[in-house]
Amino acid sequence: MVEKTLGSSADESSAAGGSAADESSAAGGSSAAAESAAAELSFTQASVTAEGTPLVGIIIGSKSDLEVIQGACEQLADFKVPYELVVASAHRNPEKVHAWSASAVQRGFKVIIAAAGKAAHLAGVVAAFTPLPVIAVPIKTSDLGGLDSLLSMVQMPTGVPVACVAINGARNAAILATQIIGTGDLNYQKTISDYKHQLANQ
Ligand code: C2R
Repeated sequence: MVEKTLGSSADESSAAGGSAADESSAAGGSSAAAESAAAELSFTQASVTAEGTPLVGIIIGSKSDLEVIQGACEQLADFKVPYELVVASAHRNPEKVHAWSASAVQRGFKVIIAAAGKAAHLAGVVAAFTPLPVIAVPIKTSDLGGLDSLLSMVQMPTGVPVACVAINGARNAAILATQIIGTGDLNYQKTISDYKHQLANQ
């Protein structure tokens, strides 16, 4: 589903709730305010993945990270948490990362998930531009097994923290994001409680 919603450009697509031109964005529906903010920033709305304004913004450094981040998308969809997925690299398209991160609060996101591999600066750069909590997902890499991604993400300087899940831990990132949203939303807190009961009974 994610693949279908993404545009065809190499490193700058975003999946939110619509289709894609050279920049695509895949989310879970969005309000008029969010749509206008997106339009201002030239984010094309892609397919709807859940009802409502996206609460989680997911950013990945490359389309090659899509297979891993699919786990987060599926988990958020299971929890009925609307999300937006954008492909943008802090190295290859820093202006887009800046615009997307700096507009995240205005667009109604509550948490950001940032996934990247190798010299994974993306999560830290996003965290520099938003007051929202950022959860990093280090992508497993062929040369260094993802330790490169992990260390790039956890070794943040004081003042700019990012939370970090396991290498390829996309599903846990989605669960943690929902837990964070649940601190201010009893429905999502119940979603997590139910999920934990389910886990205990497995
Ligand atoms: P390609 O497959 O596109 O060459 O990307 C991506 O997240 C991906 O895992 C290889 C890896 O480079 C990562 N990448 C970053 C950043 N941008 C892309 N770590 C960034 O901004 O940190």
